Amino acid sequence: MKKIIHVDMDCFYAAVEMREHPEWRGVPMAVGGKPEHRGVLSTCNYEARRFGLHSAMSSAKALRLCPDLVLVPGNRELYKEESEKIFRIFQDYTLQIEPISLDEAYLDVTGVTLCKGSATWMAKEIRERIFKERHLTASAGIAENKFLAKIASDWNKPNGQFTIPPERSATFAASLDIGKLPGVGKVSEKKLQEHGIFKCSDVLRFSLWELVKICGSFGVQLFQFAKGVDNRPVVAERVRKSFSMEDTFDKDLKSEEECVQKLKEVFERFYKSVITIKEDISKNGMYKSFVKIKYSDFSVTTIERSFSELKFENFLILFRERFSMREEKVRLLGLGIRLPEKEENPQLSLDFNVPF
Ligand code: TTP
Ligand code: MG
Repeated sequence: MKKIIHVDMDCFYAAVEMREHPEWRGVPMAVGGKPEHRGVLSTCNYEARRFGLHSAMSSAKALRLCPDLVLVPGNRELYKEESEKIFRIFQDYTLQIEPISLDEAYLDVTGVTLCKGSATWMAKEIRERIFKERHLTASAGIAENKFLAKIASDWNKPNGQFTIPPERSATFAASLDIGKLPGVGKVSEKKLQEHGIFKCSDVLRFSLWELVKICGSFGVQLFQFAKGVDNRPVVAERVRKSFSMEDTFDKDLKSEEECVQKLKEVFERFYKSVITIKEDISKNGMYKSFVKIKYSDFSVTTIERSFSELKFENFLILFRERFSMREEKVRLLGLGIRLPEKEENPQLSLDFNVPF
């Protein structure tokens, strides 16, 4: 049984702009191209949505529907940076993160012991942290698979979350309109409706064979979704070769003790989140541990070595070796592991029971 969280930021680009320009809060505003250049809206805030505005609507039409609309050009670089900071919060919970867009991701938190192992509480904490640290709101859906988690994140949007406990997956799915299913666009929706299929519960009156006849190979997927089943895994960034975590400090660190303390904190977060990939790691055997140090002059150094155990002491050895070589304040500390190419020492495996 998996535990999946789908996080989706609320009116993301617009929310970032409103944070930067508080005068745009509470009034209809949108991010988009100019009407005279045949621009379209990237997104708009919820005040603008009350006028019927939405993503991909032409800016000209948006201004016709809502003449007082504040239309701003947007800054993708800023949204990208913001996205990275939000994803860094996700990484405190799991490294099994499948990014869908700048503002949306699936998190597989199966086996994560934070928040007493409750995905619902993790989602709540993640949303609270996004609000506290980034001054933005997010919505989340929690379920046993991606399909249900995604639908759930829309349920209490904006700034809300919804959990579908596994025992309710099937009944929840059965009540859904067919158009809500991933892969069912306007055309397939119409085709299914012609066969009397409006809700997922209607799908279940058909045999798999009949569904395949109606909509080809997608029929198999449709049959699964209608039952609330979705076996698609959360695919973390394409075949990752390394996993790491780092922290930039508000104030540069001076002493070795301060650094060791911070490095330990980073390790503790890393260790907790890496639990979701421990099988991948132990299958790979030998791997490299590395420590990264960024100094106050922004120069960066990393040091790495192969170890067969994931424990703090190894990172400490690396850190001390490198730290002793310079007298410069430390701005950032990071640590992580690099997985080897397949052939390398496959006989060694990780001991995950070593406490730090
Ligand atoms: P979405 O998550 O689809 O929309 P949203 O975050 O603006 O609003 P919601 O509260 O409904 O989630 O998309 C995320 C961002 O991607 C959005 O802020 C702007 C950008 N985007 C486009 O540039 N063009 C588009 O057509 C869509 C749908 C989104
Ligand atoms: Mg969004």
